[in-house]
Amino acid sequence: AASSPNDNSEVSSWVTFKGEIFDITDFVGLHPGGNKIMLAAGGALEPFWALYAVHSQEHVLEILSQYKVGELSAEDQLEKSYNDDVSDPYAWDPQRHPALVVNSLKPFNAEPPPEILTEDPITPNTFFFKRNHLPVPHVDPDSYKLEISGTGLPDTLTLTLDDLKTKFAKHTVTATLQCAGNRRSEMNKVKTVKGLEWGRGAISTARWGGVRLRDVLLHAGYKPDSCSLVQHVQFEGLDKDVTGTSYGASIPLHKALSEDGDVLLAYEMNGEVLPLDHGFPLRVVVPGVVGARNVKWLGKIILSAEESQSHWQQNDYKGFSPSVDWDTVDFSSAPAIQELPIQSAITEPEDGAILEKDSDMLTIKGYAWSGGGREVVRVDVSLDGGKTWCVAELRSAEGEEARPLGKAWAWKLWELSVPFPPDMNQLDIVCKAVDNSYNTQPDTVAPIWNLRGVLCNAWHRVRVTVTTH
Ligand code: HEM
Ligand SMILES: Nc1nc2c(c(=O)[nH]1)N[C@H]1C(S)=C(S)[C@@H](COP(=O)(O)O)O[C@H]1N2
Ligand SMILES: [Mo]
Repeated sequence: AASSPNDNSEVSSWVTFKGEIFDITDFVGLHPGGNKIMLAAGGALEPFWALYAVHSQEHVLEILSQYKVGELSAEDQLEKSYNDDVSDPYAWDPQRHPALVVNSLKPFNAEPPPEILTEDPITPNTFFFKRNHLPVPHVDPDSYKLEISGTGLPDTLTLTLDDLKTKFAKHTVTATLQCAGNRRSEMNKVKTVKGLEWGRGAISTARWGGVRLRDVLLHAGYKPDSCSLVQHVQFEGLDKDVTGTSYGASIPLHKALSEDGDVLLAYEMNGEVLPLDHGFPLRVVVPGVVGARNVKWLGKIILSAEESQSHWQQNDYKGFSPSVDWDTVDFSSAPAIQELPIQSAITEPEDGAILEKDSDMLTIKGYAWSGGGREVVRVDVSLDGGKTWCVAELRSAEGEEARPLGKAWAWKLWELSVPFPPDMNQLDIVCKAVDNSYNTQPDTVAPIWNLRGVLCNAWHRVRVTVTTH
């Protein structure tokens, strides 16, 4: 409908806040925070104001109230507003904020706006990257059942959402998820790859709340070390393709059972009910492991001697030599990606930016993360393409500063403030991170190019121009 708050088909300068609509056209030029205000255009203010606490003051609300033009209908305020077209398999997809950078609408794939990506070590749910292979399934939480079965279990166990919440201890884990295709667009520039054109935003961090997979498997009757046949824990989603095949993936049993593995069945994300796009009502969170194994809309858990037979475990999410092409690729020859390699990227300034040297200091920001719980111990930044380097300052989410060895599941944000180098009007800014195994990133993309465009973790580069006036 033309009045839908999530219809961003035309440029709009209205926003919503607590069920009310405001036309801020006349305020945009007066905003003390500058043009950033336009990020909220056509959508909700709340997730932005949660990040920019400067707005939680009475006089800000007074300004906003002057621009009120209407109220949202009750339906528009739901996460899901109804799409009556029953022939549309995507009818159950939720509303999304127009500030997201969309890669594909059906299925929905989007990354946070770059201005928001590293504003805070915890990504607000609204902006957390969304990677769906299939339509969002409709799941009724009251009749929802999780099925746990397979080798080494006496019986099939079914658990309701209520069982999960009441029969098991609740745990919270702060973990970064990264899609294997993060930064694929850079690989695509070297030579065409097959896949969505992700920028550097197919990565986000949340505090996940739920129960330990380990606890559920033990409750289901699995006796560790009793049955060496079981090697993998398979997950099946409730989302289905046109042939009725579900999304699926698996992880090694060792990771699932380890007390230090921290694998969760999560029903909460950043203290909120798990959102529809992120797997409502239940998803797997496998800290330190590629996004693809973090199965959303979890329907079944199966213990097995084998990995998941799903397309995404067998014929996708694997790495290959740059020499392998679509005529020669043999997917069975490579292992499924699990733990991801060390990664870092620059989020500020933007590539191609023209920076005015109106202050003496240049600030560069970004993120760094490594898979397998390996902690980022250093980020090096160069302004001259890698000839000379400075060490950036690292910042963790609150409470995540001192992690036990091998359990650093969350990214670190980094920042470097340095004087503008004199006599340089072109900066070739580069970053690279080092983890506590002293793994570091390769300097260029070409030698790690692969046909599917996964695992792109070369030094990240942005080129900017500096002007003086
Ligand atoms: C449309 C509604 C908005 C209104 C009425 C509004 C109003 C204001 C006001 C009055 C201030 C100054 C507060 C003070 O210092 O006392 C401010 C600052 C700021 N706003 Fe907004 N704002 C809006 C939306 C946004 C959005 C969507 C963003 C970010 C995406 C944003 C980012 C900022 C920032 C970063 C500052 C701090 C500027 C500085 O002190 O350097 N604002 N805003
Ligand atoms: N059921 C199901 N689970 C899924 C997917 C999916 O399409 N269906 N996508 C996977 C991929 S490839 C990634 S990167 C992560 C993304 O999680 P997010 O959308 O919460 O960021 O979910 C994984 N789990
Ligand atoms: Mo992914």
